[in-house]
Amino acid sequence: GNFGSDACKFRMFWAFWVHGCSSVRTQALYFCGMNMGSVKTDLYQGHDYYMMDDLLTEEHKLIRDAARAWVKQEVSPIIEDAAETQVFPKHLLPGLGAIGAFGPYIPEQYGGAGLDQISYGLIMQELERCDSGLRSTASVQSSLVMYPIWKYGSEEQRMKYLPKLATGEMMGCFGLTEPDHGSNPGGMITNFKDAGDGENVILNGAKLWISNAPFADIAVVWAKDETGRIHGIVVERGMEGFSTPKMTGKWSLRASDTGELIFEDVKVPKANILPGRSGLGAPLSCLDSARYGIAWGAIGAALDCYDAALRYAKQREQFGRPIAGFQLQQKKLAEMITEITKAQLLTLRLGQLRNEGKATSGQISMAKRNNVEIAINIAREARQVLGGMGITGEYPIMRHMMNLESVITYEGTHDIHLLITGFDITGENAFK
Ligand code: TGC
Ligand code: FAD
Repeated sequence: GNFGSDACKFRMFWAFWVHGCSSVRTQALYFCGMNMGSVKTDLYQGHDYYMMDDLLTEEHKLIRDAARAWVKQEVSPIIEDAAETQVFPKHLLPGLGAIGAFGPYIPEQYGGAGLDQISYGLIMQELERCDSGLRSTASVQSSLVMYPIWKYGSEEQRMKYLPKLATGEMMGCFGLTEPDHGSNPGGMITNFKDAGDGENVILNGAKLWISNAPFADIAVVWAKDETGRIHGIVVERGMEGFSTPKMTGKWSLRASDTGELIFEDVKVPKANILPGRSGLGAPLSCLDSARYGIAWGAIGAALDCYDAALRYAKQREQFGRPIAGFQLQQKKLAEMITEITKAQLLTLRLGQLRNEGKATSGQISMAKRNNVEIAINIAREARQVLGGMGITGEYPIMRHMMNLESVITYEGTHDIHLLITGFDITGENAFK
């Protein structure tokens, strides 16, 4: 790897003097300088066909390289096992906190990393380069738990939850989807009413398909009040009548824990309701942030599949020569890097727009939809390049392919994102 290289050391030195020793940056220096010699299997080096690195700052590259180094050291050696056994590797949580994956763009005063949107995207790309489930855990914690508490929470709620969420000492989940309301969350039936004691509300209902639910300490739950208006409410593990059964039997996102949230007359303090915004727009704005991270993440999965296919094609010989020399295999590889490059350009521009506060929901939907689709197509093509070896756990491709079936469904399905774009460009709502 290049993690002990002069370029990397220069970046470490530069970042140290320019940015001082704030926690994530200090940790980034540490991870960037890690000795990678012990890891033999994960040979990934990134692919940058259009020299996109020239458009990144030194800090972006430092943060990305630190995330990559940490993933190689801590996650790559165990991820295949975690997926096979369907056990989420919880011991990774403090490390995710240390590389800034929990709340990258949340201000440092609340324990976040205080980074920009492109840094956030680059971290998500490196995590999903390894596994979509790993990125899911970070997406949910950052954009679906920390973001709503930061944006719509009271100062007291921010101080109570955000610093612990940033380190991974406390984990959260996000309950929007219900058994009968997936693409149409506005139809939700989970609701709360006044407990009559002046202090609490009583919450009833159920949420399904909730990432991180089985081990989360808190859940940001979206529920209707007595007038039918949607609010976010923080439900804490241990509250009576609140349970989080694990969902099993998934052939996708197996290294990520998914569960239900069940509320049976749960007494929740009114102080746990997020006061800053109500209505369906509140959870949908969180989805914008998570979908943006997924757009970057999907590029990571695509890059890993392309990387594995390219290496294999150069080494594997049939009919007396490397299969990389056959036109049909070159077509696959050339089309993969073309689509990856187009996605990189689209997404970096989206990151610039988000940094300027100008990105629209429609633009985010377009990137999420496009990037997940190209990633899933690349996974399918890459698997073919590997022939029979492509279906084994010796290579990451089959795992990525199965994971991406979740990614193309959650945070708005492929079709829903098309309809969002359709609505945006025509002004005609085709959902209902
Ligand atoms: P509609 O009437 O269009 O809108 C209701 C209100 O919301 C506003 N709005 C938005 N606000 C902020 N951001 C957005 N992206 C917004 N989109 C709409 C809108 O202006 C309106 O505001 P107001 O003030 O007029 O009330 O809502 P609709 O009921 O017609 O639904 C629209 C639709 C279908 C696009 C939306 O509901 C949708 O996106 N459905 C997909 C559901 C979804 O994505 N669920 C994701 C669940 S979380 C998850 O999957 C996590 S996986 C995480 C992981 O593991 O990585
Ligand atoms: P449905 O809404 O029933 O859709 C079924 C099909 O109908 C889809 O193809 C859809 O595109 C299509 N369809 C629906 N409406 C229309 C329409 N108007 N026009 C045309 N076609 C339409 N949710 C959370 O709240 N929190 C989480 O943490 C979370 N994590 C998840 C993790 C995993 C692994 C998975 C698989 C899902 C997760 N979800 C989570 C739920 C996810 O957001 C939903 O699965 C998704 O929004 C789709 O809802 P659904 O599965 O009910 O499908």
